[in-house]
Amino acid sequence: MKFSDKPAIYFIMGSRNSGKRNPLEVLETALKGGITHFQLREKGKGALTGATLVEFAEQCQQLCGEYGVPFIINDLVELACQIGADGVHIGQEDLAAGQTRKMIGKEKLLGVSVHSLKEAQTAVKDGADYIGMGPIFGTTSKADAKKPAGVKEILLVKNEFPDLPIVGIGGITPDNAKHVWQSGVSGIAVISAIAEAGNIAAQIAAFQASCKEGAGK
Ligand code: 3NM
Repeated sequence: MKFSDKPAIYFIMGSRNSGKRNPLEVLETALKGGITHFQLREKGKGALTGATLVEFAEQCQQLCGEYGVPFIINDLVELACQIGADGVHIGQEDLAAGQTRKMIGKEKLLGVSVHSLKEAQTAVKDGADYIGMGPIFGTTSKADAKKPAGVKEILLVKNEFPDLPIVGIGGITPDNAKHVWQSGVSGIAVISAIAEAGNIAAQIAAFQASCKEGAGK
C-alpha cells in the first residue's frame, strides 16, 4: 500500500490517551473530522492485553474501515497479521524492519521510527514505506522520548531520499505545525493535540489549515 498522495494527518492513540472520554468515540470524531491515518499504539501502564486488546483493536479497525482510513498497529506485528490491519509501525527497539516486512508481506504498510540519516538508510533498505521522525518538539506522550530535535534531521533525510514519505512527530500542535510542513514532510503524527482537544473537529481543521500555510514555504 502506498503511504499517501495527500498531506497526512496521522492520528495515534491507545485506549488510555483519551482521558475520561471513550477512545472509540474520540476515534470516530477524529475520523469524521478528516484524519488520514490511524495508528493504534497500546503501550505503557494499564495497556490492554489479550482478548480485550484484540476486541478493542477490531473495534478501531472497523471504524477506520467505515471511513476508508488505513488502520496501522504499533509494534504488535502478530496482532496486525492476526486481524488483517493495513499496516504496522515499529521503532528501533522493536522487531527489526527487515524481519517485520517478511512477516507482513508486501501489501501492508510498514512504518519505521528513525532518529538519524543512518537509521533512515537502514529502514529504506529493509523495506519501509514511510518513516516517522521525532520528537520535533517536547512531548509528554512517550515515556522514553529522546530530546526534541527540531526538523534538522528531517531535512537531511529529505535531501537523500526526496521521495520517501516522512511523518514528523512529537509535540505538534496547530500553532507549530506550519514549521513541520515547511521541512517537506508528507504528514504530521499527533497524539495529545487531537486526543485531548476540547473540539476535535476544529482541531483537525486547524491542522489542515496549518498544512496550507506551510505549503507556501
Ligand atoms: N513517538 P504527542 S514522540 C509516539 O519521537 C511518539 O518517535 C515519538 O505524542 C518519537 O503528539 C511520540 O502527544 C509522542 O507529542 C507523540
